[in-house]
Amino acid sequence: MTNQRVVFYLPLKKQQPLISLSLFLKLSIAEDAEDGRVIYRFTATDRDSGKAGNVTYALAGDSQELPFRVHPITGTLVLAPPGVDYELRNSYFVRIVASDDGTPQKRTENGAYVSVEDVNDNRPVFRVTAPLGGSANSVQCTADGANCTVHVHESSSDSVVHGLAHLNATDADSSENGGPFKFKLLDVNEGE
Ligand SMILES: [Ca+2]
Ligand SMILES: [Ca+2]
Ligand SMILES: [Ca+2]
Repeated sequence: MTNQRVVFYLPLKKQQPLISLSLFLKLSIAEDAEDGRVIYRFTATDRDSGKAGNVTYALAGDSQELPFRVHPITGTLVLAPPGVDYELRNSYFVRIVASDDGTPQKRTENGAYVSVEDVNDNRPVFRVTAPLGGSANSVQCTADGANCTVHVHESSSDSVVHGLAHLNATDADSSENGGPFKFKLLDVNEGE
């Protein structure tokens, strides 16, 4: 009787695409960037051949609702309408899926943080304040808070001691593009 050797051939396990990025990849985009601005290009590798190694890219799940798009072939992440606004939201977490075209399909998901960079796109606005020195004086500001006019009655002698009005301002931008503020008189009109 001869010895017999039985060899089992296991099917080769299909590989899934691998996205080459770190877990905490940090990207940025200025809030005034135009639609289509390239933010990053993701690349994935797949060791299989043919369709099983043909990789396409997409945004995963809730990331599809974000103002970003990824090109299915190139993996390029771009800004999409309605764009970003630092004052509304200053960071996002984007999840990317790389899928092959094999059967069954293999996929890998990874993500990146996108921070929004502030741009000086807001001007200071006055905060409406009460006049000082008695009810004879008044402060009128435009609806957008951009300009204020102080009306002073000649009889308001207390104004000499207390001042005419207390003016303050705010700016919706970050501190670098906001205060501290400088105030100056644009015009002084003498009344009747
Ligand atoms: Ca803005
Ligand atoms: Ca500003
Ligand atoms: Ca801004």
